[in-house]
Amino acid sequence: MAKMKEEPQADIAVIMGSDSDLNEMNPCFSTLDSFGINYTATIASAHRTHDYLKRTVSTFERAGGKILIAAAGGAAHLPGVIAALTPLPVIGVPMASKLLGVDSLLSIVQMPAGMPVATVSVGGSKNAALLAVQILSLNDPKLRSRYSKFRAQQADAVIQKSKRLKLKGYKNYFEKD
Ligand code: RP5
Repeated sequence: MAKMKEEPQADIAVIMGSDSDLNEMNPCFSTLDSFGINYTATIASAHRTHDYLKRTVSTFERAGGKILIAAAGGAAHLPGVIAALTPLPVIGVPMASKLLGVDSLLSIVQMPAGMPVATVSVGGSKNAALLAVQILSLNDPKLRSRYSKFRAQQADAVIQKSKRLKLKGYKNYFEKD
């Protein structure tokens, strides 16, 4: 089972700008847990705690960390600032925030050329975790096979739904069996 390690030996750092981001980030944590990934979890704001953020990123990088997932809402500068602090890949997760997350999305996705942040959808923290798993699996055959299994299970779940629709029809699809 994965552990929320405080510092070293984590492959992934999950950093969020505020504890108000935590609920939206739960799918990220549970997905990383389900793949047995070691990660750190930190609340660090690009604006309110820039020194702490800098220390967090450099500690993670020095300890051999590989990928950072950064969640932020509103002005949402956190993922871009992290990208400026490290050559490691950064995945940005726009939080729903006050303007339905359009503000966060545009802020995170509009990075200048030369400073990429891989941006997922608003609240897309599960996909951020899965993208990180995919990157890690490039050098980890066991993880790649776990990821392939996940994809097969996901496909099977959709096919089961399709079978149910054909069997029950649209009027009774959501009825309990
Ligand atoms: C961002 O501002 C955070 O990522 C959060 O989404 C948003 C609001 O933060 P709080 O005012 O709730 O701390 O920095």
